[in-house]
Amino acid sequence: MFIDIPSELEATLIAFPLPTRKLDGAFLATSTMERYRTQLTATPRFEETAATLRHALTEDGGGYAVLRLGNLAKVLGTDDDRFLRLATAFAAEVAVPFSPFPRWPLWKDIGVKVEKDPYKSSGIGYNAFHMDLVNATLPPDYTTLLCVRPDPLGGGLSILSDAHAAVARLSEVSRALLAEPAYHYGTFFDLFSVGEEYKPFPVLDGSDPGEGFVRFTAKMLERSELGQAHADAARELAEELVRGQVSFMLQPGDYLIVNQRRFLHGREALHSGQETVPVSERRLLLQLFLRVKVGDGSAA
Ligand SMILES: O=C(O)CCC(=O)C(=O)O
Ligand SMILES: [Fe+2]
Repeated sequence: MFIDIPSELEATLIAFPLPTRKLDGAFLATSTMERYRTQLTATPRFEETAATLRHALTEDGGGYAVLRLGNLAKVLGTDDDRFLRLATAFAAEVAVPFSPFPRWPLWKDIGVKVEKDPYKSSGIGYNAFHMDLVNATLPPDYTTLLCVRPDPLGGGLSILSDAHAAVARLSEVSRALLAEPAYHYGTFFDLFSVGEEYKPFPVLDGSDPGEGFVRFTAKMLERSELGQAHADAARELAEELVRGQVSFMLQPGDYLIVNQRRFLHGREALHSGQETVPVSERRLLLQLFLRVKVGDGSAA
């Protein structure tokens, strides 16, 4: 689901910069959210664009969207804070922006590190289907990725898959195995506002189909010690996710927003030869997480 910004909205957004943002602990301050809202609701065609975005993320069968901020990025420059304020304001129309990493600002860089474990965030290899913060009891409701620069060598397609649709294609036996707390992945320390470490966790939490998280990362197939039967069920799910996947190349200024209760995400490998690309020209995304306000049903 790709959403363009109407040109009269773009023109107004460029002409009237938003004020700088304040944080309240790990969260974007309510005062900033309110100021952005007040300014933006007065902007032509903003409300309908925000409504289209929310609908794409929560409607039946929906769960991700790409907001095309490329023209704004071109005019303002992606390293200008005015551009980041706009992306933050669109995010705030979906849920509350926050940073689970106390040492990071709201937006976290995901660059390219050739020396890093290739399957990891900012590694160069295939980043298999996963949800972010999978081993937290309260993962972020949304994960978002703002593209500053795609891979200049042409790799790194984004991949998305409907997690509940993939689960529905599995056998009853596999679903029963995935509902057992037999899975674990990664480390957990120094995180804000994502609950406790969840270890071991069940992939399926017994919520009605289409509700709740499909708490899954295909990375655990390689990186975690799992029992044979549970690993087989997880492998089946990983295969179904690939069968149902969509893929596309994020362009400069594209803002991918993923509802983690519905879709899992990942990324194809970057093109070979990254070591020949200067660091300042390599692929760069900025990541931001969102938390649905208590009592706001729009996470589902
Ligand atoms: O590089 C990408 O496109 C995705 C990165 C990602 O999913 C992550 O860092 O969690
Ligand atoms: Fe991720």
